[in-house]
Amino acid sequence: MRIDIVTIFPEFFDVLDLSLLGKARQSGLIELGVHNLRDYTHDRHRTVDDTPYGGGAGMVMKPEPWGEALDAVMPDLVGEGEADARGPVLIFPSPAGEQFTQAIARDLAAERHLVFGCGRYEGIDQRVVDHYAARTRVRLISLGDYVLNGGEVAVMAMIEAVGRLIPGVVGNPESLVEESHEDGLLEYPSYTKPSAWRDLEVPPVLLSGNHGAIAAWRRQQALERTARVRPDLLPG
Ligand code: JDQ
Repeated sequence: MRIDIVTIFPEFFDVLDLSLLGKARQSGLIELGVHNLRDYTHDRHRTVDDTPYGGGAGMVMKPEPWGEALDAVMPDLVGEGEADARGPVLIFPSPAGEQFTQAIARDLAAERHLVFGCGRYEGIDQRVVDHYAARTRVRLISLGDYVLNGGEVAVMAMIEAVGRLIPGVVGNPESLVEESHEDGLLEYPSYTKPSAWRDLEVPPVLLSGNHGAIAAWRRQQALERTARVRPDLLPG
């Protein structure tokens, strides 16, 4: 998979070299390009923002640098009205987007090319979204109902969630199916050695060697935890 990120804070993504994805990049499973939006300006101050039409607080990101940057990272764009399932997926993190889920992460992990546009200030001129939506698949995605200062943190979270679903990026594929959200329930609690720590014992069933009883206990724990913390995840 190829991933491109356009941002005014390219250094923000330096940590991707360290994480899980660092290895995936070295092995060629993920190709990552981080691009400075200001490199696509032409004035001496490398201006990326301007005041909003119609008035109001804050600044809006100008469309021209975005157009030059996105054209450069998506040379494979099709003509107007021809967006199909082969070209890049252009993702703008936005508090006004659809909420990011494990299902969206799974969809994105099957793509060949993801492009992330990180807005700042009050966001990006809407015509950028409209222009590219006529030429490729564009998604506005929210991490959740809280307000960040820009798209960078949201992109970092999405790349981590997507990257670990790419075959070969996570060591043990079983750990992917067992986890939270793949079966629609929260994770059961986990324990390791020592079997007694401070005044707390590991639940005896986990030391019993009875794999049926262990599976049943874990399922029960997952159901109880989900009912308590996230009843919205349970059917009816
Ligand atoms: C941008 C902003 C609009 C504050 C600018 C670009 N889940 C989620 N929360 N916040 C974002 C995503 C997000 C994403 C991109 C962003 C916030 N801002 C700041 C924009 C209203 C208020």
